[in-house]
Amino acid sequence: MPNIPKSHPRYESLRTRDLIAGGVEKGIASIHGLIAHGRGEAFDYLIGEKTNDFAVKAIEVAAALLLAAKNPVISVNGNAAALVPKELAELSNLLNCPIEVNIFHSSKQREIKIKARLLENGAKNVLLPEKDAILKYIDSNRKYINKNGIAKADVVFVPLEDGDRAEALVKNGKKVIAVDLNPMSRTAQKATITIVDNIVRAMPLLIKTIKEYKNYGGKRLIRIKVNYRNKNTLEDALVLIRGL
Ligand code: PTJ
Repeated sequence: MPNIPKSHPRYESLRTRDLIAGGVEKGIASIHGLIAHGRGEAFDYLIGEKTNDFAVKAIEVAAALLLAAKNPVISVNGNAAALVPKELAELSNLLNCPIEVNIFHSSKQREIKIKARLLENGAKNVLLPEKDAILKYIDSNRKYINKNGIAKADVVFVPLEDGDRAEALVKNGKKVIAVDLNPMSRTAQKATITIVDNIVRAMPLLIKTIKEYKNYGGKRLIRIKVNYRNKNTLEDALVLIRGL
C-alpha cells in the first residue's frame, strides 16, 4: 500500500481499494473487478460506510440459515478473494463446508490463483468448477459448477455477485445469501437474504454471529429466521439512501 498514514480520514477506503488493485495485479481479481469495486464504493458512501441495522438483521438470519443448512457452500469470485480471503477461509472452516470458485470472466488460470490464495489463507476445502456439472437457467461461465459443491448445495453464500446467477440458483431450488452494497441490483433483488453492506465489514460480523449461534438448537435457529422478509431489508436500505 502506498505511504498512507493510518490517520488519513479515508484510510479504510484506501486500504480496501488497494486490496482490489493488488488483486488485479496478482491475477486474482478481473480488471472488471475495479469497476465493480467503484460501484460498491459509491453505494457504501450512500449508506454511511457503516453496518446499518438492516444489515445486522440480515447477517443474523444468514448465520441461522447457514447453521441450519445441510450442504452450505461459499461461492467465491475474484473480488471476494482479493478483499477477504482470510475471512472466507475461516467461514468455510467454521461451517465445515466447501468454498467453490465461480467466476464470471472465464479464466482457468485465475480460478487456480484464487484457489491458491484461499488455501494460503487457511482454507481446507476449495473446489473448482467442472464441465460435468451444469447449473440450469444460466448461460455464462458461471453455469459450470462442481458436483460436490454448488450442485448439491441447499444454501449458497454469494458475496458480491454479478446478477443473473442469484436468480438461477434460486430457480434451481437453492437458498441464496448475497452481500451487495447496491439494494437495487439484480442479485440483491433475487437473493433469499441480502446483506446490504461492504463485504469487508459484513464478513467479520457474520463469523462472530455464527460463533455465537453455533450451539443453538434447530428450533432456536428457526425462530431467528422465521419472520424475516428480504423485501423489508431492501426497502429499509432504499429509504436510507433516498432520505439523504
Ligand atoms: O471475478 P469475476 O470474473 O467473477 O468478476 C467479479 C465481478 C465483481 C467483477 C463481477 O461479478 C461483476 O461484474 O459484478 P457487477 O455486476 O459489477 O456487480 C458487483 C456488485 O457488487 C455491485 O452491485 C456492487 O455494488 C457490489 N459490490 C462491489 N464491491 C462491494 C460490493 N458489495 C459488497 N462489498 C463490496 N466491497
